Amino acid sequence: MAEELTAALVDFRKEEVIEAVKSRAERGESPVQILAECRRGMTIVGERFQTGEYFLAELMLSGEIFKGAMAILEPYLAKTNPSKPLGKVVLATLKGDIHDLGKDIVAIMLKAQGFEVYNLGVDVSPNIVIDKVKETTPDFVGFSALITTAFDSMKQTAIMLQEAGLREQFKLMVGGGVTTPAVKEYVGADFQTTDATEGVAYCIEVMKGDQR
Ligand code: B12
Repeated sequence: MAEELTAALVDFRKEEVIEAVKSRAERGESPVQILAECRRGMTIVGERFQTGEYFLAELMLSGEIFKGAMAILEPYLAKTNPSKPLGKVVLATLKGDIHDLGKDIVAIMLKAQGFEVYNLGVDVSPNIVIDKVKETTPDFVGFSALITTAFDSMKQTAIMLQEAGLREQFKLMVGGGVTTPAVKEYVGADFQTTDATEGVAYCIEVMKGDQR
């Protein structure tokens, strides 16, 4: 079953993907698991793009199908919503990078856990991040990157946050398919992951005081 959903996405069988996601979510299957199967499909699409089997049009198509799946899963992911926010998070994909599917999943999952999320979008310049941090005094700032050239944007933004005297006020997270522990070191972040669930767990632990 898992392979079927992944394969349907890789072959761009949109209706099949949407139908499978819908019926499995309605049957009570874990939305996180369903999302993971879709993401596996995106990884395979990426590999085929890299080897020249797929082109940009196929990347775009996969993105659209993934967005459709996300829209169905969002209400299942966003079940809890306590009245008092657990903490505040600013999220952004930085200058030069327009991938947003992963970042938006993190936003949905954080909101579901009761965090207040300021999602700044894609291709975001450092000054916009700095202004939002000043305005909202978040507990976390999260950068999402899917292309390696965005690492410099992440580092540059982190430096500018430091220079503005803001860096000590929050934990800095980096995430996205191309990030690694080495990227965390390069950027000077506190946490790195390629898994939204781990990112949310980290935020909850920090707010509980386990990692401050
Ligand atoms: C879909 C896609 C696109 C779509 C994006 C649509 C959109 N709205 O996002 C479009 C068509 C626009 C696109 C464009 C390009 N793409 Co593209 N794309 C992809 C693809 C296939 C899937 C990415 C994706 O959404 N994955 C699914 C999500 C859910 O996974 P994720 O982002 O990793 O997120 C998860 C975690 O990492 C985590 N997470 C993510 N962010 C964060 C942040 C925080 C704080 C935390 C805690 C967690 C977290 O949570 C998520 C859920 O667990 C990848 C292939 C791949 N292997 O990823 C290539 C890929 C990323 N693209 C690539 C390239 C090269 C490009 C282009 C340059 C192509 C071109 N020639 O124009 C352009 C870039 C334009 C730009 N300036 O950004 C390369 C990057 C290579 C590299 N090493 O830099 C990849 C890897 C493909 C490849 N193998 O070559 N792309």
